[in-house]
Amino acid sequence: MKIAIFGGDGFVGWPTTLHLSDQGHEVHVLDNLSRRWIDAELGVQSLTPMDSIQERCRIWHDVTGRRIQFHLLDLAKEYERVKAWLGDVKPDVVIHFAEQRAAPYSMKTDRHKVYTVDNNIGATHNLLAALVETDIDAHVIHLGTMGVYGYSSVGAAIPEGYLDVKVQTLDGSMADQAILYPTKPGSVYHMTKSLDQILFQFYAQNDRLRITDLHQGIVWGTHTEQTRRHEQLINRFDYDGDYGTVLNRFLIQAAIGYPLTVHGTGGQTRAFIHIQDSVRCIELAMADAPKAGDRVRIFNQMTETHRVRDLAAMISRLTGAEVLNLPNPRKEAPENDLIVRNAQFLALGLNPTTLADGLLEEVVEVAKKYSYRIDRSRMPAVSAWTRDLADKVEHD
Ligand code: USQ
Repeated sequence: MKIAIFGGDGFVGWPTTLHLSDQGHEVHVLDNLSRRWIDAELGVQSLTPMDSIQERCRIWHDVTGRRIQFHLLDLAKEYERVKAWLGDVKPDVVIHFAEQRAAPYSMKTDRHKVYTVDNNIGATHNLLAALVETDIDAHVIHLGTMGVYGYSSVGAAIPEGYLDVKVQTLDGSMADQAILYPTKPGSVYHMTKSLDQILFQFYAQNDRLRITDLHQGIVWGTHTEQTRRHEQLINRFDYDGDYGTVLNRFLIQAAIGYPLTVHGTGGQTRAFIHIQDSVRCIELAMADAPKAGDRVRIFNQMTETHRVRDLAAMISRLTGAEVLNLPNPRKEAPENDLIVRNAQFLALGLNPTTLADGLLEEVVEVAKKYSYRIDRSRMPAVSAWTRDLADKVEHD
């Protein structure tokens, strides 16, 4: 198949690109390289040394004989170029990763809020409008987030996107209705993914676009089967307070003797998935495309749930790292339970890689190998959700 990967230079985008190219698909990466610019803005770098996208594609060709084509294109800002490219190339599948993905970055200042909304909503809507205009019947696969649901399951499992409800009609009888699960985003970033859902719903219903939305949990790990094949194919790996995600951060902190930075009591329960499963899920979703006229297909892309303090305790046992409870810069429930359905991917053949599979040590090893690249001053999470929280974090 001919696959366009918008955002193919990012943390999930790059290993997905390699995975799908490895399977013999014709893969095109379209990216504005914004993630690299944000590194420059924040004054941080990936823990792993990352080559340019062009160099990565060259190495992949040397190693496998396969070609990945890179196109420098801004999905949110260059509508006409996007439309022309889609019209020329006519991909069978369009994978959309081209969004600003860090909640703390999206809450940093008003400018970061505006950028995140403009970029994420602009990118999604440009893609959908261009597909309609060019009359291309591509399967759109979007990387969404578990965070659209909020994190409290009121004792019931979170379903895969839709909630079956009963509503009372005017004559007093009860009617069945399936509605999008009510969103409760916890950051401007998560809010953009909630808004994306409405855009998808509209275009699936109005223009019969075929859309799959993957509600992904927190990704951990760094290597996949393909990124392991050559030192220069290595994936990016973030540790800083804005882009580093919790489990990877704890593993990196353990590797360099930095205390594990638990926000508050660490009572937050979240959904997790290993990067290898993340790319496999995209392959599975691709093979099971919705038909024109179907409602948006929504998968919960996660394999297990964990409480933050339990993860810290586990890593502390494994490595001897000290655990530090810090004031939480985020406005979020200090304690929550979370039960999530993920039956669709399991039914399609996903065989989950769990924390128990020994890959935690691999992440610590990678972190130790590149620890000389870490700037410890970039470790604290300082982007606060409100001014009050900013004061608390600052005065700690
Ligand atoms: N946390 C800590 N200590 C840290 C970092 C985070 O206790 O050093 C806590 C946070 O307060 C939060 C939880 O860990 O309660 C998760 O934080 P995170 O940064 O790992 O994850 P999050 O901000 O939710 O975002 C990440 C990705 C995002 C993706 C999302 C999936 O950056 O792109 O959509 O995970 S989910 O969380 O399921 O919505």
